[in-house]
Amino acid sequence: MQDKPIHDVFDEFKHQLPAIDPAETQEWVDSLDALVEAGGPERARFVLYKLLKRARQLHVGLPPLTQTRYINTISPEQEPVFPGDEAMELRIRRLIRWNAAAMVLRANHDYAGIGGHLATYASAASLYEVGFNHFFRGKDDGGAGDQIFFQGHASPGIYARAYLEGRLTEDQLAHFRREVVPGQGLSSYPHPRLMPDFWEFPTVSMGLGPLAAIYQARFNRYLLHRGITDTSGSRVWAFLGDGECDEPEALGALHVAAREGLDNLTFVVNCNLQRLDGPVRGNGKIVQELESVFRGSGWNVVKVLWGREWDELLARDVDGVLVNKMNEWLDGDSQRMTVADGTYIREHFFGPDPRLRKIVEHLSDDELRMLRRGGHDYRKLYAAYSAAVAHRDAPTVVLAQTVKGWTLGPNVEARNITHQAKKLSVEELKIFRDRLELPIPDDELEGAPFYHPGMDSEPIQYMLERRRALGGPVPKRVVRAKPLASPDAGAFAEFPKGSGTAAASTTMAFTRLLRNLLRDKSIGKQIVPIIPDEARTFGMDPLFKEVGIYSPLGQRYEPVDAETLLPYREAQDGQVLEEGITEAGSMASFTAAGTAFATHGVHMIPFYVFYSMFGLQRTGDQVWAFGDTRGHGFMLGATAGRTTLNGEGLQHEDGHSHLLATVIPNIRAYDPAFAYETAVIVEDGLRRMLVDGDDVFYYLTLYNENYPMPPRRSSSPTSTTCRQTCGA
Ligand SMILES: Cc1ncc(C[n+]2csc(CCOP(=O)(O)OP(=O)(O)O)c2C)c(N)n1
Ligand SMILES: [Mg+2]
Repeated sequence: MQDKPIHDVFDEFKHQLPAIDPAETQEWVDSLDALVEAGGPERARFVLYKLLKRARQLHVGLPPLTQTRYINTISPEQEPVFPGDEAMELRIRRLIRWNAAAMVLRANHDYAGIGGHLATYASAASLYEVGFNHFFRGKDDGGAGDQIFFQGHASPGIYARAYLEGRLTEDQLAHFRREVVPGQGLSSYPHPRLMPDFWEFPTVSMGLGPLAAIYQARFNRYLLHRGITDTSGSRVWAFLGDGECDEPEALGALHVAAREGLDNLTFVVNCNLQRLDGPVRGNGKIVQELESVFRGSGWNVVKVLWGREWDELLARDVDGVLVNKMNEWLDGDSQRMTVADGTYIREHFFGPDPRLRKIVEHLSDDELRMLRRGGHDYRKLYAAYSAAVAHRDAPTVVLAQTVKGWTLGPNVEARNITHQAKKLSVEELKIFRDRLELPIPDDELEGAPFYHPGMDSEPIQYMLERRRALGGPVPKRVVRAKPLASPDAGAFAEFPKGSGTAAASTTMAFTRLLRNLLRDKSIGKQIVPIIPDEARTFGMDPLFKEVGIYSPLGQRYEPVDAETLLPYREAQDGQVLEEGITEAGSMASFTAAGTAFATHGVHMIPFYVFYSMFGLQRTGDQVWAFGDTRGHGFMLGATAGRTTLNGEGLQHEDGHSHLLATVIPNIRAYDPAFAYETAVIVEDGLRRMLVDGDDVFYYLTLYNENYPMPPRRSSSPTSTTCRQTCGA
């Protein structure tokens, strides 16, 4: 079949290196040919994997495969002992499952079409519960605990747990998605704007959560390296959907996390193989695709695909036919198999190959249907999370295979409509109740009542004890940062004088002001200048030398401009976040810095300076999310204006970024013409955000047009009158 000599194959294997012993090489190739011929491709694959493993043990130095077989990364013998009470944790999950579903059902029963989601949490319950009972750290010891980005549509499950813990009332649950009276209801999705004591991070605009999580983990390191606060006890967890991974923002910064060695970061992707309309990759395998992307980006990947029932079947797979089937079986087929009966599974998955049939000949059709996916097996997940937190020098992603709508019954589970399902009939509720073994009488089912077994009951005591041991409840948002002192008036002193006859722009004036503030004794250290590769444009390059550019590696090379006055200086305790060309990444850093007052109890003051055209219109959704996080900071849309950038195309005709900023409710947007106005506005913002603690943030339009800056007249607004005169 293959008469082409192998050196003609045009691929990633280079041929320009000298062959020392061609005969020996050919012998190895011949052996492989013989192996494929005699044992078939399954056998050859098996042996090649063994050789690769051996090569790794011998430190031969081959790059890792970006894709492994469709089985669990952790073999049963590598699993740690599960430290919890499995039966008790099952009872807890059942209680949460019921109340999460009841919340959505009741809301839609009372107000048809109000929305909410049943199926996302149903598929993710175990992913969260293993975290709640064994991993997520709270803040009750006065520290920051873990930062957890919950998948937005899973919020009913998180509320249901908080209800069982006694943190939310039945009345609040009954007002899910009806936040008319502040504090009475529960917001549809996570964000602290409406629930400032509960949620920390908005996630429901998909893709933004994972991006924010990466930069949160990086900012935690920044705070540690700069000696601002010890963040070494915090881990960032991001829970996301497999469909969500199609968002460019979700996967677009993976390399940042790997490059910076963020082993304080864990992603958990709920691979239920479905999104809103249907399968994520009906014709392919989303887990395999994601594995390649994450591994190729330098992440540690842990796949949790199959429940413990499969271990014994894989142990019988002497010919490799089961693994082969798992590798080749499409996601669309998996979804079909979830709704099929045992006979279908036996025919299609464990057939027609007689060697496959033999592997399950001892199992009944019912037992075939009960073969669970890994993301529903507590022990497998515990093993995966343990491996994730133990891994060093790289972030970990857990790819967990689940069923969308798991336990919700045959009309919802794995159906294409599952994401939109908001109703269950009384008959379906009966089946659901029986499956969860809850003592709710038939005649009460109609209204989908909440069910609480009492604070003294065993499961509630167990879950409370677990949370106590892990540092208190999560999610929980507390603002512990003390107000900062105002900066010394000296930082602002020069601006009211104007620039005489010398021409200057408001961008230049701001840069000068920023340098003054960085030198300020009370707040200088707290300032975080953020720039997406544009510092020289704005005249901010002196900062490189003065306060350094943050790099966890320090500076391991001699910069080309080492001998000059303004060298490019990277340092582990560098203060500037020079992000490279990523406005989305810069916005994520701005978010982590601008929320540190709540997340870590320290006020940081981000000044994010960017080309105005690449701000609101490019990353506007992140700016809105920043509003929802109640973040503090300054966004500086620099070199704005239609006058000086003509000729650069429509894209640079920025007359509207400012308008886009003004519509965000908690932004205070200013368009100063003169240097002293710029200073007055910044002074006002500092006091308002850091001293008064107002949950607002500032947007300033800055120009690059140069003209003489006039002095402030006595009738000009001062920072104290600014609020009234500027309508803010
Ligand atoms: C940016 C954005 N686009 C679209 C949506 C609407 N939306 C909400 S959930 C969903 C499907 C989610 O699928 P997946 O990420 O696989 O999560 P699952 O519910 O399956 O766990 C969509 C399209 C959204 N919330 N955000
Ligand atoms: Mg999904």
